Amino acid sequence: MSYVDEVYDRVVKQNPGEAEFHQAVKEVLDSLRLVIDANEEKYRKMGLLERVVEPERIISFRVPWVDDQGNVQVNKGYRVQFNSAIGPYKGGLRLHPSVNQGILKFLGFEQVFKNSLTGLPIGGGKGGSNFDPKGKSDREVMAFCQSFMTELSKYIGADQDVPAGDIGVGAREIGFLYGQYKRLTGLYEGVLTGKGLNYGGSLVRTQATGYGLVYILDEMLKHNGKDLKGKSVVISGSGNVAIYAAEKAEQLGAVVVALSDSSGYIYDKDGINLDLVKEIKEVRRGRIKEYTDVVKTAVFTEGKGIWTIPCDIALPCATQNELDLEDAKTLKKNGCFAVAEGANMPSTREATDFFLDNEMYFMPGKAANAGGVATSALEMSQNSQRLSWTFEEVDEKLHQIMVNIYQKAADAAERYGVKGNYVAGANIAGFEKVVDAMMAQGIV
Ligand code: NDP
Ligand code: 2IT
Repeated sequence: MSYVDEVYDRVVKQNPGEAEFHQAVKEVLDSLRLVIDANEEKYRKMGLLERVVEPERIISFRVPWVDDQGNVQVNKGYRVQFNSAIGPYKGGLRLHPSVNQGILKFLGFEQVFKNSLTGLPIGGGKGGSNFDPKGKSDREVMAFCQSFMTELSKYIGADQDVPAGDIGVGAREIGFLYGQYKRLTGLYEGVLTGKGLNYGGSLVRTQATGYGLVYILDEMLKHNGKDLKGKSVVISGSGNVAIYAAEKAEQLGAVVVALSDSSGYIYDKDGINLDLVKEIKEVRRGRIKEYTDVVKTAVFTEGKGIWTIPCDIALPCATQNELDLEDAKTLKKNGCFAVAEGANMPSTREATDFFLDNEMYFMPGKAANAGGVATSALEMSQNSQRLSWTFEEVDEKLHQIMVNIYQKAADAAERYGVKGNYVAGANIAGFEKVVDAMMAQGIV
């Protein structure tokens, strides 16, 4: 049996019930076969793959807090510190009822290679809780965040592990978490990113994942003789990533016609009014359906189905496995020619294979959504320097990082004889740097 298959079998056996983690490991290892086969003896001797798929550490803890009715609630909290070969652990915190250890391991594993691709010195980690912020008062969210940080603070630090936002964690949550960290440790340090601008945050971090997604999409299209002008774009989700992907796509001349949330999707053939979406989502914390209360010509449809809307370009920006083989076929049938993933692993393996087999331009999440964490690393640099860069400076750096990631993925794909396969390219380029560092640092 090949080394890749042996290690994958071992992952399935030793991590029972963690389907998303198995899926992420399989996708990465499959596309690394050529690299691994060429170095099999050396890697086996060093137990390299066995170490790559095993988190350095997982911290799991109880998060008790008191709700507005005076009842005690208890959630599960986690931090997966996956790999620190190239820098301190770095990655977001997710607050969503679906969170469990397997989901955070898949996200932490992906983060290792994504962070490597940015070219910046950051290792990979992820954390979160099955706490559901929906419908909670600000006081309840604060109570949860303070309890969560009381435990997490023992394991993080500006040079050790630097969490940030993800699903359900935005500026409000980062503020509460930061305040509690400072209160517990007495340290005013860059221990979290995504902070508010007046307490150490970076300009562009809010926009970074969405903007970065469209920068790399634009680069991929340019290299293939296409551009965004006049193209119709469907974006799933209506959170942080989706909103700023829509903003940048519009700035570059595309027309965004649909957005969604977990209740359903809106279709506005004239182009989505983003100011209204920001008001509904960022200010009111409302539902996407409310858009149709104002824009009477727009249509809301309950449930899944956003990928049935005809478009040139699809940007899944909600959650994992939200786009399956049937969706991929529907997109293709309706004329979609490019897909870039703002979310982490939004396309199932079958959908990804369909995009590649049908010569659609496909940029996987690891490369496509790396602009968020890259700008987090820029926030860390500014905190270390005790300086703040201008919007233009940060935006220019983000743009260059995305162009570089495109180039790295394209070059690695070409080097291994799979030109245009950015899935393989991104995995290989991300893996090479991490593995070099791991080999240099001995058996740790
Ligand atoms: P937000 O919480 O801001 O928004 C998430 C959006 O996705 C909401 O519209 C939400 O709808 C929808 N959504 C979430 N879970 C589900 C689900 N199970 N089914 C259907 N819809 C769902 O999160 P972000 O925008 O930050 O994150 C979106 C994706 O991007 C995630 O995969 C995240 O890991 C990834 N990502 C985020 C980065 C960042 O910087 N924030 C960086 C890189 C990747 P509803 O409100 O109804 O739940
Ligand atoms: O998935 C991701 O890359 C993020 N949620 C951002 C992580 C970060 O540390 O900015």
